[in-house]
Amino acid sequence: MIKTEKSAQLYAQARDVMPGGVSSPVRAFRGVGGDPLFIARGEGPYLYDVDGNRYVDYVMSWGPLVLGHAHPAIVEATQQQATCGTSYGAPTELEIQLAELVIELMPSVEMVRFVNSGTEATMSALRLARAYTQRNKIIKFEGCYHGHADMLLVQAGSGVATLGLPDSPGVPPGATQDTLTAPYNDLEAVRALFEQFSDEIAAVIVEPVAGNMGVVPPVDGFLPGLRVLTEQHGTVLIFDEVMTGFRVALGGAQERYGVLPDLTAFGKVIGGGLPVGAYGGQKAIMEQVAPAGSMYQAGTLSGNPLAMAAGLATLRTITEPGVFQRVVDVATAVRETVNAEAAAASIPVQTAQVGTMFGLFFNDHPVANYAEVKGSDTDRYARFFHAMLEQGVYFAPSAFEAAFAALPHDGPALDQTVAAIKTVLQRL
Ligand code: KE4
Repeated sequence: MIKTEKSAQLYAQARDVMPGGVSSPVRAFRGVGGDPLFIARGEGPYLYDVDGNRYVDYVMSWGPLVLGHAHPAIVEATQQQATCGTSYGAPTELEIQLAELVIELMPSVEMVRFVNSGTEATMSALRLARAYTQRNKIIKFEGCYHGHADMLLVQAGSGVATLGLPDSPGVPPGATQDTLTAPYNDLEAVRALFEQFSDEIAAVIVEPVAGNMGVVPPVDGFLPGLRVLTEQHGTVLIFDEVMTGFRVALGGAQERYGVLPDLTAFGKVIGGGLPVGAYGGQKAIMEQVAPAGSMYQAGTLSGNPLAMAAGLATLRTITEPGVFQRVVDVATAVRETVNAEAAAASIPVQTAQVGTMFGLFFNDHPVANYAEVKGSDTDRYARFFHAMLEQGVYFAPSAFEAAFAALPHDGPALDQTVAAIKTVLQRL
């Protein structure tokens, strides 16, 4: 058993002063049972908790840390910038440099606006799509998560043409009445929505590789089909690449699958662990954003120099020759070990990997949408999670999240991971 006295003491204190004792719900371990571990520091592939336990970390702050914890390039860049101040509320060259790098890497992006989170990025991109098309309805997919803006917190559609019903207290019906949902990977359902609401649909927003129901890749034809349908109807196609950006390929899913959206939302990796989000796309659309245009969106700390410095250091390092492939190779090694050891133990498992992100379901059927994902054995995942923790390996404390490889995993940390998977799956 892992020593967790200090974590337990901090958790009790935290619950007194923060809802659930955490700053974001998934961190509370509700999905796997048990109590969250309080972290003292991160270093390379490792997290160290306040009781001194060390874990190989595959959460990596839910995706941002493609270079692992405290990478020297990021530490140096942020320390250097901090000596020049942390925020000016005025334009800087750093924003231009990061915007130019994102534009260089992302095939569809001609102009960028920085914000402070993925939620802000998707919320703003949707407002922009509504402003640009002068339409109200949006389509999202069941099992996809785009942050917590009211219009996106809708119940999974019961039937194709259901207008959105709020999925959280506090979200008024008016906020979701224009949000339509369809099953992920179901082009026919989207086609039916266009037939019913064609010239009312401002945007289709999609995770081009779903990573918030576990990892569910797009089936062949799904993304190109969305591109054709949205073009036919004058609808803005938004790729939510908050998770997939710079992770499924250096140029995101839009490079990997060769489908160019009209707008893209970014987060996570783009800030290297500091709070950065962004949305970008065609100039003709982006120039509707204030003050160039009239669609309003603003932010005190948007383009913050400290965060820009961390993002620049991250993208400049991950784009050095051979670096990205090394991270992909880690994800491949872990996925292949899970497949081999699950087969040896006759445990039904489905794994998915796209670039440096990967996932696993304890399920004897392939999964292509949220309904199928929900048939997975979440109790077995919870046992897997805790057994791996005992082996010093930290996966997501939820069956419906992704795992993230990082540059410093390759080496002893990967060896420890492989050994842990062999041990755990033999007796799960
Ligand atoms: P943030 O507002 O959390 O920065 O980004 C929201 C968001 C938008 N789009 C996608 C595809 C995302 O994955 C996210 C956030 N992802 C979750 C992990 N599943 C963040 C972890 C959390 O909520 O604590």
